Amino acid sequence: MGYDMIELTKDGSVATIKLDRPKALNALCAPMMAEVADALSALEKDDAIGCVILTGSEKAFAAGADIKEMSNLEYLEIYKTDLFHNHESVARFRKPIIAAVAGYALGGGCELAMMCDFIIAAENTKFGQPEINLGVMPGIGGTQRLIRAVGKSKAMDMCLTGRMMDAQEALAANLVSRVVPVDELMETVKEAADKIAAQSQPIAMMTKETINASFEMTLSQGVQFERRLFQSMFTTADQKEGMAAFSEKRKPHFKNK
Ligand code: DAK
Repeated sequence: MGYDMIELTKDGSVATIKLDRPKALNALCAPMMAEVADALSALEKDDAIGCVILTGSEKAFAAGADIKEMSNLEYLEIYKTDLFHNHESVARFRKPIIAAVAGYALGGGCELAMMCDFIIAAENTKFGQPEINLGVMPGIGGTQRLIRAVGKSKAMDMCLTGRMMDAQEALAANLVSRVVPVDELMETVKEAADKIAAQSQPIAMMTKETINASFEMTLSQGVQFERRLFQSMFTTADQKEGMAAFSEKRKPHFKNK
């Protein structure tokens, strides 16, 4: 599939999906999200790829779902087509995925970034859930994922006032893991992605799966889930290689098995 609204590039074991609708500040229209879903599906099957970066432009990661596309839709149309099902492809993606965010990350843009495993933001980033200004509320997971990231008080503040949060506030609130100057964003994220991609792919995937499971389980269920997957790692060649490399004082060479 050729892409019109995203750019897909690969460098070593890292793939980058760049949202590319600059005239609409990367508003997340349905065709763009179909392309994102298609690219992720291919990358999940691609054994050469160990980590994915999702990014936009310096001005906008994404300014939200496409307001013009959805303004005249009726309930049954949205219900029957499950309008935003392709957005969830990011949350369903099983390999590590990092959001490299600069500029506006509003509404669906903020929600998309939160579906990634972690967010590295540029200093000029503005996060927000401004849907209330449009007479709706977040509809792609924002009310649920924002509260888990920043807690009730700030999630309520953001969703009820519709105000924007700058990168430093997002860092203090734990919405993002790091903030860097705009011109260092992609280099910083690529460095992190390279490190992740150099690990054992199945072990990184299981680690991601286990951390995400904590949102769905009690503490004792989560610890049990962790224990079982941890034990299962001793069936892998990569566990043997990683521990042998430590003893032999050399770098491990993981084979993803
Ligand atoms: N959708 C469509 N077009 C957008 C857009 C968006 N979200 N954001 C910006 N654009 C377009 C503008 O219309 C403009 O296009 P032209 O007029 O030039 O054709 C172009 O991008 C440049 O935007 P501005 O001229 O406004 O640029 P400024 O620098 O002055 O302002 C801004 C930048 C980001 C502050 C402003 O564009 C803005 O406020 N944008 C809207 C932000 C927003 O409200 N985002 C939340 C969208 S709602 C659901 C139902 C609903 C939803 C979810 C689920 N279900 C049924 C399940 C809603 C989700 C949302 O994300």
